[in-house]
Amino acid sequence: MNEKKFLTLWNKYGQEHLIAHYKKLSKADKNIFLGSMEGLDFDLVFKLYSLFCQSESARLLEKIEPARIITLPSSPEEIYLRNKALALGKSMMRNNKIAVLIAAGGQGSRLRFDGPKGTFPVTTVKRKSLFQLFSETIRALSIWYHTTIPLLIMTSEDNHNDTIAYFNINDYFGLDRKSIYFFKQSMLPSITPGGKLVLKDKTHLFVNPDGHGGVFKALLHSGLLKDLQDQGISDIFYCQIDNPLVKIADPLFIGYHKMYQAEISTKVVRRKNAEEKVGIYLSLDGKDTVVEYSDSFAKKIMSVLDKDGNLLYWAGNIAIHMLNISFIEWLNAQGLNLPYHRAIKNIQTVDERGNPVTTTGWKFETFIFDAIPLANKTCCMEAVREEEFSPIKNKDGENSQEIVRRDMNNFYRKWLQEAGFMVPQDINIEISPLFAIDKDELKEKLKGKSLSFEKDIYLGENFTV
Ligand code: UD2
Repeated sequence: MNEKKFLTLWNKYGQEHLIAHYKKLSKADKNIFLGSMEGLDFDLVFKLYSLFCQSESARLLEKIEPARIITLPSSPEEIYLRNKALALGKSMMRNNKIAVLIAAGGQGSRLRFDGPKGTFPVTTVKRKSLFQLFSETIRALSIWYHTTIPLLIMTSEDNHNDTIAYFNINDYFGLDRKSIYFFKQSMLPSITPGGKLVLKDKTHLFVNPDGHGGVFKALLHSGLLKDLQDQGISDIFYCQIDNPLVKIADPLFIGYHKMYQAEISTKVVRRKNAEEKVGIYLSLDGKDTVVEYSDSFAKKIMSVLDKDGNLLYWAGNIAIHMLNISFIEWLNAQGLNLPYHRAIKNIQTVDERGNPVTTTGWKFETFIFDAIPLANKTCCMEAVREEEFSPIKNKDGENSQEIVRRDMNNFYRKWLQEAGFMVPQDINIEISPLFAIDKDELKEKLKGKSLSFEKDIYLGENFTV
């Protein structure tokens, strides 16, 4: 722990308040404080700070157009291609070429839930957590494909230990401990609009995870990238912890990604309306790109209509990607040229006397989808919103638990309906992935059976009719 190094650094960047605070600490607290700062990239934060203090430079663009997207198939050729992709994806799964990665390093502050977001009790009947739901899906898929699918969980300093402890007490939800990998993304200090670092408590600075774009660096530095290569894995199915409807390791998506030899692929849905808070997938100067909804540039394009009065840039990013391992290696070798974004947030900090105060802070992050325009080959496919996307983000209102459970109920209701069962609207339905991995398996299992619908329905691993 190098006291001189930090004092010089703080002096250089005008952080006298930290020097004064530090000098008042006991020897033991000084050590904790210094230790907590090892590995934080202060030079980067102050470089970004001065960059964001300058006025935002306008994008100089030549051409903005809708991207080429594989839409839901209708013609015989499209259906043929779809079936080919599906078969290819399934063979990739069977041959152990795919790992699943869940980004779960975020702070989930909008949900106001105490604990890692993955531990949130999400399901409609059994209130299984997101982690349990995803783990059971991986277990079911591993059984289905007669393989062991590696599960990678990206955490951050904020929730790493709690996440591992949660899996531990739940016996890894029946997964083989050796096939789950927890790895941490980096943290970056947050800063006030006046350029001051802030204290989280007496001995720690306020830091934030460096955005889901941090996944590329974290995969390399954790040694996981090499590990996966050694296991013969060629691509990673990436999703975020907040979407319980995600079709994990969707063979169709995997198949299209492979068929187009894409380095990075993306799933999109039709945007609900011009204001929906999803990134917009389009083509900028001939390169596929996601424009984040909070980006000032998004305002110029989010409401543009086509000649029929529909959104011209209809494709909303649902944060589901396929990532080619060699591409991740290449990105790292290139020095990870992902741009940083700034989010302005309320942060909980303490004043000089240790009293809690709320202040405005800037946090800097990179985004995974900013790797898309860096790739030579990309692929984007349309998904059906009701079947694949209902993220839990807020405590109330849009994207809240209430809406997500409604969507999950509707999702399973449709499965049962297609299997020949009409379930009344007021009944909660939950189907464990260990009972049926998809609607076809459900149909098969329930063929010739009868079900009663007086109370909530849970079809679990051991359910018999
Ligand atoms: C994100 C996308 C948006 C759209 C939408 C779909 C960004 C910046 N925007 O909006 O384009 O696709 O989601 O749901 O992503 N996470 C980490 N580490 C981090 C930050 C986030 O693991 O450092 C994970 C986190 O667990 C969270 C997810 O990524 O569940 C989404 O992050 P967010 O809530 O900040 O993104 P949001 O909802 O603004």
